[in-house]
Amino acid sequence: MTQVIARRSGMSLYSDPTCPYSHRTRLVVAEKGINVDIVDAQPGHLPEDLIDLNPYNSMPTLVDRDLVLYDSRVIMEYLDERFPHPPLLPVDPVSRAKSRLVQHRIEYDWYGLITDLGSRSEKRVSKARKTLADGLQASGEVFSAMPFFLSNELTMVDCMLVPLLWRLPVYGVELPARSPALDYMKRMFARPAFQDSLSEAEREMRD
Ligand SMILES: N[C@@H](CCC(=O)N[C@@H](CS)C(=O)NCC(=O)O)C(=O)O
Repeated sequence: MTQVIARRSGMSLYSDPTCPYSHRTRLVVAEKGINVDIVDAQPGHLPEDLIDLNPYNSMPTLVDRDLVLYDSRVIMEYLDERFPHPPLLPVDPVSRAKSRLVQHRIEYDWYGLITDLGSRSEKRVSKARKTLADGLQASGEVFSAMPFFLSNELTMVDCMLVPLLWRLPVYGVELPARSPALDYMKRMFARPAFQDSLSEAEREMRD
């Protein structure tokens, strides 16, 4: 099993083509121009040799020679440290901590709604839709104050946020026509790296 992995020359990212967690790792890959073999896979169907190495059998999973990483945020941080340019975290400790706190809030407050957005209970779905729409509206000023989310440069926060925003039509979340989040989305979706990060299935989400 280990032998199969050791033979791999470059990095492989096992990615679910519709999953926002996979998408955010693909976005980091694209923004940094990293040469990674993106392997489309379905959760629960990791290659045999990886199953023991990722006990959750989840996507995304990154293989870099004998290193196997899972959990998208662990993968994103590893890629940022291994390929430092352009950096996706600020330099000073206070700003880094603040950026991580924003990431935590996005994960907890917004990614945390994904299960309910796909629920069979209409009540749960509509509550989650409203929570997400209201949250994005309430962050209006933050979306318009700076070119990126709370930053003059692209950061990890944008890489987390944009895959979720790309899926708003899939989640049935509509924002008011003048929402500042819409301008932010337009800017981010137009980035060549973002376009490169999209799988076929993701491209179709907004056709
Ligand atoms: N916390 C994980 C969540 C990833 C996740 O939920 N992936 C889904 C696909 S969207 C998956 O692989 N689910 C199957 C499983 O966890 O067994 C991460 O950030 O990587």
